Amino acid sequence: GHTMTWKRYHRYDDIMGYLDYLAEKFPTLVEVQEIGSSFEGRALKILKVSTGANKNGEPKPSIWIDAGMHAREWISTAVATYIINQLVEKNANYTRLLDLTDWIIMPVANPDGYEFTHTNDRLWRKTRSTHESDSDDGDETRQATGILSMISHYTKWFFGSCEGVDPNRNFNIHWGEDKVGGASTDPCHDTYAGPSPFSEPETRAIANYIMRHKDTIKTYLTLHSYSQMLLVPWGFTRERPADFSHLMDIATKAKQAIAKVSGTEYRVGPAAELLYPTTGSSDDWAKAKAGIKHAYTMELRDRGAYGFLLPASQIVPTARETWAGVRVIARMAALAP
Ligand code: 0X9
Ligand code: ZN
Repeated sequence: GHTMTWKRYHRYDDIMGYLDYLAEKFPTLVEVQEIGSSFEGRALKILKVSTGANKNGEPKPSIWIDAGMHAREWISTAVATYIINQLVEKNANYTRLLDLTDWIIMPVANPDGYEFTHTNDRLWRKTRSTHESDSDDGDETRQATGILSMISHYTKWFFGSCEGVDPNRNFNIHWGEDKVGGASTDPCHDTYAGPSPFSEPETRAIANYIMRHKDTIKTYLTLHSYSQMLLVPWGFTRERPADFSHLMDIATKAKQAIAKVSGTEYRVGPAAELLYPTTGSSDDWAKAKAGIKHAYTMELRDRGAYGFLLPASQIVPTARETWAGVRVIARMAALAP
């Protein structure tokens, strides 16, 4: 058995136990794979759902979904496990969808950070790595020259919030370019890009897996919170990709499907404009470097009333509407030429 529910937020071990339970109970539909280890040694697991090759014996296109890249965005992980539950335990309801596409889901992309938000600091965002020698080596970590920012810098250092890297600034796409902005060179900052691109075992594991499967992965979707937005590339520039209107068309249909479930309003648009520009983010990397056409970031509920502290009573309503939007993206992307 397992202890998974969507009535409360679960710990990493519970979630991994649920994945392993599903692999055992549905051996022909589900495969759980370890794609690496976190900085603190936790397994980085993905769950694959596939009903096998298509009629011509070719592998189906697949959709990748990750969640929990940012530790405090608990709702994203809860929604990812809900999607897994639907696809696996309710698979009879989704035969046509499963005919169209395979699913690769990583519900806890940053397990060390996720556990840290349960045990130490509910609002932790980054990984939990230490990069002592790297963070000591230069002028860029000492941009803070005012006396107040110096004090703040060393206070944070002393009280130990300088561990970790923002995984969504750590991918190798315009990494750390300061003319773009949106990432920090300060290890104590929440958007620290890391000492080098892919310095984190978590981002490396994701990138290596996706690169090995880039010919079949047709959609990259990363779940975050909060603000109720469906973000389209790019984040590193205000310029638009050539297929921008196609990506917007799908996102708009997903937004409509979300609203239909219980009226939740999403906004749709390019990440750099609708939100803010960033470097080293996974959506941009997936599209530009792995060549995955359909790359989206989804910022789930709410719009700030609870923010990251979304009550567990909102897990099911959030998951239901998100799942409706995700199905639209998965279907339209799988059918796109
Ligand atoms: O800043 C982020 O990493 C994401 N927002 S969050 O509040 N969850 O931290 C948005 C990333 C959007 N994508 C790009 N800017 N490329
Ligand atoms: Zn996030």
